[in-house]
Amino acid sequence: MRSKIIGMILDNEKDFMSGEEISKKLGISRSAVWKHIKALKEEGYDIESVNKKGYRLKEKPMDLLSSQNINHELKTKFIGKNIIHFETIDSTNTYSKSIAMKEPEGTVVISEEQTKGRGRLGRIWDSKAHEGIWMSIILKPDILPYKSTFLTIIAGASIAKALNDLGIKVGIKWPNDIILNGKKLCGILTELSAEIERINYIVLGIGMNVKNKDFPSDIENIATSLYKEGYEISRVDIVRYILCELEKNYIRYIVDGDKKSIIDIYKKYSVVLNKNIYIIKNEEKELVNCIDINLDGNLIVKRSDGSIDEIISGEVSVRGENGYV
Ligand code: BTX
Repeated sequence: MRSKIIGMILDNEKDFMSGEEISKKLGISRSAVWKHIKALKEEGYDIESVNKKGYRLKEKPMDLLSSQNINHELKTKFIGKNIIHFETIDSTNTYSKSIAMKEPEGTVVISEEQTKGRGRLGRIWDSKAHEGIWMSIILKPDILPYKSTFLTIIAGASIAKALNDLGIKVGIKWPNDIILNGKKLCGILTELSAEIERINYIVLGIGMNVKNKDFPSDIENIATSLYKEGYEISRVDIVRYILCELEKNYIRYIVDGDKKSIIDIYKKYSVVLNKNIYIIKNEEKELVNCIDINLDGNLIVKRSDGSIDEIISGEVSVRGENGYV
């Protein structure tokens, strides 16, 4: 109901909408309308109430990642139809895992702040209040568990495509870092719960730095934000674009079994393809040339002795010839 009310006020732009009009359209009492408006104000909507005129938004809704804001004009079929928004939480991935069995596929958990944001392999993900997009998407694909590794590729391709469509020239550092001007803008953490032959759920966690002016000293040389690179784009728009691309590519893979068009997107934005890169395993570092990315998302590299090898993610990490990428 609350999202319908904010939707009506949003559609009405700068004009007032009377309490009576809203109550008639939605079939609820005037006092119920008033209660919803009060709750929306508490959530952060700058709604002006004027006697005998009604309600209107004083400012275009601030960049709050609420369900109402994201859902308004979200053109997906199921991803993001159910959005759970927090002001603060330990980790959206941890929370998603606790509710995944009972919530529908496509549920998005998003928070303004994470107090225990997680990276891969137990690493920490810095997630300050209102500075970024910290969200998790619950998916329940009917595929064999081993095929789920491709979802990280889908996420990387979808995020890169969405941001480039918004005019932000990001690239993908294999397998799953989203890079802007040589630094890490966004990370992806995919977590799986499965039985031998069946997936219970997958939680796809996405962390993107948007408004950060600075970073903790241990990551200031490798991390960046849209703000630091000169972009001012609403977090709500970015989330909508990402969810749309993600759904498109997810359906391509799960329903149509089409990996090729996803890998084509991935290759288009790859920052390692056709480059000399270091592959690093344990303490050993080897300079190779990345000649292709195959349909599984693995790197095909040419060694200095001319031999060709396939590199699987998780086995090694990669670095650019002259730095992080
Ligand atoms: P990762 O293991 O690739 O990256 C973690 C590493 O990146 C850290 O060790 C640190 O060096 C660096 N780092 C930490 N915070 C940031 C940051 N804000 N920006 C750039 N670099 C950073 C990547 O793991 C996966 C991150 C997923 C985060 C999302 S947020 C929503 C969801 N919930 C949750 O707890 N995690 C995911």
